[in-house]
Amino acid sequence: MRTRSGLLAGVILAVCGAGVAQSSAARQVHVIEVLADKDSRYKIAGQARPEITVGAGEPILLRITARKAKTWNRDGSIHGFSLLRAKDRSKVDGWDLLLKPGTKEFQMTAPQEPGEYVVVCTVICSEEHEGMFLKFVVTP
Ligand SMILES: [Cu+2]
Repeated sequence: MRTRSGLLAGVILAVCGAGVAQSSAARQVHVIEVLADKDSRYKIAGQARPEITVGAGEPILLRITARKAKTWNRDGSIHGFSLLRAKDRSKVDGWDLLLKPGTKEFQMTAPQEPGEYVVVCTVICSEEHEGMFLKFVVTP
């Protein structure tokens, strides 16, 4: 009797454990595709005024395609992708990306602090460089 109920408890635990494992595996990473274009603008398909919205602390796969504008860095970087807090323009750790021509994926984690942020280009890519930014919102 004792053995049997112990076995039953074991089976229930195993089933619950499997359920948890399955749901975390099924949880999808937020994929965001951005074009850092040759006219010194960030673009997102389907958005006239591109904006990124993510959940606090959420895992993100950033897939960025960069196209060369007029000028670039000596190291071959043609655009940057740096995340700043909108309130004081301070940099967010780990979000200072430099882009080479072509498409690259970056595994990122959204900031833990909800609020408004801005993505800016850190490479002087043309006379339009100062206009190369993107609104980035972190929701709770
Ligand atoms: Cu740029």
